[in-house]
Amino acid sequence: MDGIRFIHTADLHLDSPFVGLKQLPSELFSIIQESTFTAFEKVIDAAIEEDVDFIVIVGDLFDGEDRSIKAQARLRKQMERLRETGINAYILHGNHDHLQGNWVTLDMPSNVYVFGKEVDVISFTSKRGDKVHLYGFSYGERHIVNRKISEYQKKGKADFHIGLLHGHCEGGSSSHQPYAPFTIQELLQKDMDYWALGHIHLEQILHKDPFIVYPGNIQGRHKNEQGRKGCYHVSLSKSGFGEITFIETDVIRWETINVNCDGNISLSELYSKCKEEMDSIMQAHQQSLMLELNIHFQGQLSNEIHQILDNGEFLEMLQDGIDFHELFVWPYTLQKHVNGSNIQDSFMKNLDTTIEDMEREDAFDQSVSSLFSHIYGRRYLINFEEEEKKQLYEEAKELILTSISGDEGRR
Ligand SMILES: [Mn+2]
Repeated sequence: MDGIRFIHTADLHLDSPFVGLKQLPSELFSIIQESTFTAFEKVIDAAIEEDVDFIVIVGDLFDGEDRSIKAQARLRKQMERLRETGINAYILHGNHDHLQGNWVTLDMPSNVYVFGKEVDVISFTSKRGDKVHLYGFSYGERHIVNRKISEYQKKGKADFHIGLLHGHCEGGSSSHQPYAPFTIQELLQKDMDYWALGHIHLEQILHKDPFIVYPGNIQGRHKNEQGRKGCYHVSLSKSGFGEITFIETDVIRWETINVNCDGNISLSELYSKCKEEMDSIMQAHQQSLMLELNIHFQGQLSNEIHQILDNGEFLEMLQDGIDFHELFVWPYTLQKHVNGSNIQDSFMKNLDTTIEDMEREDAFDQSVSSLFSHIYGRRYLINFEEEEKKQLYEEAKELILTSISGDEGRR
């Protein structure tokens, strides 16, 4: 076909530290630690296999503003692979890898073009002679909250005009920071042939004809980044026809399943049932998985099963003997739901007894004692009234409850 083909990717978050997962078996942890790099390699594999004209990487290449040398070296290696096959890369940096961070710069090969902090246009001519104008900017600092979209302007004559923007689409439901905000209407007014977005980690096609696309990140990094992850292969023809195809690149996928059981199930039946469900979701995805299991029991559950679920033994049984050399499913957590109640109830009970114990043993005075003996503090502090103590316990409880529910995690 006539026209151009390219890969649209964003939010690589290379060298994400995965600090919260350190307690995993070391073999699994190293697969996860490598996962952002492995996923990126797959993006480049796809670019080479599909013999695209170029690739665009729309921000957050690196997870940390102080881009590690390791991450830069791994990026450069992939850029070299592209250079050898004559593919250019057009890159901009986002809020995570903004230009103000401190890092030792590793030079990139000559096929790599990086946008500066002002909106600019870079032109490219494909092997078939199609002229492309690419528009974009890199984050000069972490917090870009103004409407950078107003600075985008189509310039000159080209066969294709492509906007690259790392930012937040207003009106969508997202917990991402509202950086460089814009509306779909604003993008459409710019009359581009394609909008390559970045920042939101969930893949989304916001508009067709012209396409406005968030490809999402290339590898899920925690339980709030569930589902397939990858990049888009984009074809645009001069007649205005556009086509995009999702390419999966993730190494491990985060998923949740529900397992429904009768309350009087035996332990070995429960074990086989869970194993079967784990296997069937793996077959369905053809992908290694980090899995959250929600087990729902209908009717009264035996004490034995209650116990083995509560003390973590059952989860360990499911984790036992998993071979990380082939496709695998790692159940990282398990929730028990009995007749509508769940594990949270037993946690709440625990929390209440802990507070009661503390009140009885006067643990309050002990825990604030260092404050009262502090050289400056003691001058200003007066002893807490019983009422105030009660209130502080309540506030502590609130704090615990909000931090165990709904935390969206790092983005
Ligand atoms: Mn990001």
